[in-house]
Amino acid sequence: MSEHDSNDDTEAEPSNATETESGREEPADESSPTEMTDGGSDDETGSGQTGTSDDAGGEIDGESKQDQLEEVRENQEGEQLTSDHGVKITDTDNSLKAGERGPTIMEDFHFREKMTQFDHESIPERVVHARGTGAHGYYQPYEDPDLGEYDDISELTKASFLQDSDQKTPVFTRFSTVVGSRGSADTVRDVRGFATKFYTEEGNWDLVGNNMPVFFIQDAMEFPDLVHAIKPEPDDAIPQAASAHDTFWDFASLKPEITHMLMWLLSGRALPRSFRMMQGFGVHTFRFVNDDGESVFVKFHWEPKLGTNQLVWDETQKIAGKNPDFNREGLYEVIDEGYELEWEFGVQIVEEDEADRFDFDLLDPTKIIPETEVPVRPIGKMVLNERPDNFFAEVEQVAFHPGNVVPGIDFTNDPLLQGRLFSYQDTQLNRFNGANWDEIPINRPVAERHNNQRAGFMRQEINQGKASYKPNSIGDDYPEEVPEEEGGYEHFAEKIDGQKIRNRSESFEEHFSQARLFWNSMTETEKQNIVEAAHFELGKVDRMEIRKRTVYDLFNNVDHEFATRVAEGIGVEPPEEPGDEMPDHDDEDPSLSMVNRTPDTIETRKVAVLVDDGYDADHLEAIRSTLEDEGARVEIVSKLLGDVEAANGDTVDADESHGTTESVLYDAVYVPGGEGSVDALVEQGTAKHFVAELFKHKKPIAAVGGGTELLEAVELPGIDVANAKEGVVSEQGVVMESDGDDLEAAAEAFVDAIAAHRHWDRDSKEVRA
Ligand code: HDE
Repeated sequence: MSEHDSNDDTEAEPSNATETESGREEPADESSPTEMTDGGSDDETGSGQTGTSDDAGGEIDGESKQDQLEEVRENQEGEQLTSDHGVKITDTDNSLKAGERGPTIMEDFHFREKMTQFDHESIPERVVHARGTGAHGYYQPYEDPDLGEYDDISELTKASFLQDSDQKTPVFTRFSTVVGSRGSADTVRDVRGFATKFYTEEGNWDLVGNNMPVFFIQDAMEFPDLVHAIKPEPDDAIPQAASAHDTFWDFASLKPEITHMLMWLLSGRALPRSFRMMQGFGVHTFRFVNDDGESVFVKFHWEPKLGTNQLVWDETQKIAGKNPDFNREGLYEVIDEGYELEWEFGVQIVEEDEADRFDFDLLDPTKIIPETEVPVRPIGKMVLNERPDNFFAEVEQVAFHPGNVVPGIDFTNDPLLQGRLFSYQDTQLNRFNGANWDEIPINRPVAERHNNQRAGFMRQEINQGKASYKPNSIGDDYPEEVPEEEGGYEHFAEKIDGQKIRNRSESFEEHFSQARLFWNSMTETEKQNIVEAAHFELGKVDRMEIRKRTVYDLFNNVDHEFATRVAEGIGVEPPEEPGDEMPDHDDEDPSLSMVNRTPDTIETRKVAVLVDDGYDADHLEAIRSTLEDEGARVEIVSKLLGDVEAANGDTVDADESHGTTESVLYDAVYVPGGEGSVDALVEQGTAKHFVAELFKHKKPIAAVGGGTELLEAVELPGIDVANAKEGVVSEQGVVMESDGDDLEAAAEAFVDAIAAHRHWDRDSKEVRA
């Protein structure tokens, strides 16, 4: 993590806000609303262009997009029911009939309108990334970015929104899974999309990235094959949202270029604890271009302030049933509670003439630039702090396109990126049934826009005037073209000299070196998790030749031991020798291991407190206040909902019951003492299962006073409750204090245990849960 730690922002803060007419909050201290740049016309030229052309941009701040959306928000509180056309409706329950028990009459315009609208409510889901969740926020450059050899970011890029630390640019970010359909579970093993729309003063920039820095394939031409292979199989549409089936691994085993991505996909990166605990990557190498037209190569990184953390596989499968909206709900819950979720934005910069110094091609999207070779320079932060009002209007209708760039940001010839520049625009035509999807409020830029694109389905703008072409004299030739010096987008003048050729560059041919780097960089637990993930994935593959090919042609070229361990779990004869193409290096990059990406914070972590009547109120309050002070969230879980009474007569309202929640939905559990409570918990199989399962999933556990008896009853392997008689004991993430008189020390130890996220060294195989 960098020194630009403005993590204090991420604390829950009661917002100093007022409510607008539509019931949403607006900052009380914001100055005048930003000038609306999109509507109205004071144009007398007859050019038909809205707005004026010489004030492009206007003033934009972090709230500009919200101000723009406010114009189209509709709140029906206190309003009368009308038809779509404004006619007041007397009865919306009974259709108009010929006689009390007669047939419905055609003339019933309200019935027809209501039903027609309903019949047309659905739109095609995204062909990939169908399942997603989004939130609003802002981007802000750091005052003093760490730019290495550069003094000023303007030396790198002319993108003005990346330069001024006083400037906040509104953003909307959508996180997604890739393979599953719109209603699939959040916690499946998959890549996560991480797409951000920056509403900059120079137009929209869409950074459409993933939570893994590499991709499956090298050329866009292969994308339909990849997606056909990984989606449910065509004959029976099974399995949903899973890569563990024959067609995916058949394709994979025949595509060595996929190997590096498979390592990421089999790792904990594919099981994120939450969207707020994921890194994001632009994946491709892009270009920055400065005012002098000079370019450098750049890779984009998002670094979550709350750390990059994972769930474990058993947990993800259970969550998929218990709460399929786990990640979506998790995002909205914390935003509703006032947390500001922050990611640091970083860049890896490579000079044009240094591109050849790597042993891979910068244009190859199956490669990272190791952080050991080029450090990530933090240049700003993104804060997500506002949920959408309407999921369909905002999250479903947001439409990203990597081709949406602004001056200062440009493309490279990465053949995957080049293909995306066609695909995204095209896919929106399918989703929105027309070309005007850019006019939908969530997609509209906050910057001004004027052009001669016209008409089409559902056109919203009313373009005035006669001239909708260029050149024209009738409209004084407006809208006028803008020279580069005044902000016009000029593509980087890269020199291209080549013959038309349909092939793969030789520089894209090596596929195993970085897969090996990834394997080498994992801790032993992470390696074991990868091996077990491969056992599951390939174990679900029926065809033995596919399993074998994957082990021999891919994994054995990464690491012989890895291939052997995978083979042993899937009935494949382990290879005798390392593969011919296995690279001869033991390089490591510590930044690849998630264990190294766990900052010392428990913010937004959710802790269950198991209680029953007779609990010790002091035990509860002492730990609860410490956890909440540190930014964690605490929920009281009891056998039944309703009031739970403490030994001293206090009561607490249970947030969840054993019937409504499960251990997998929490980061940690705490068991206070109190004789009545503990006696009851020890008798409850559900309470014991709760603790045992948390232990199995390597999560922190704390018990004080008589609460330790519950741990004793569960018989946690390797945990000796007797040790806790002498004071606070903290071992393998289990914190105990049997006397209940050193609550402060117990609370501190528990905070440390939660901050560590998971206790991987814990041997929990024996646990029955
Ligand atoms: Fe996408 N991808 N993609 N993709 N992608 C889509 O666009 C595509 C790729 C990514 O939250 C689609 O609007 C092609 C890489 C995200 O709305 C579609 C290729 C990366 C999202 C499409 C790729 C991504 C998409 C489906 C290979 C990481 C969700 C619906 C050439 C850098 C955006 C849509 C959201 C969505 C095509 C490869 C990320 C079909 C052809 C590499 C985060 O256009």
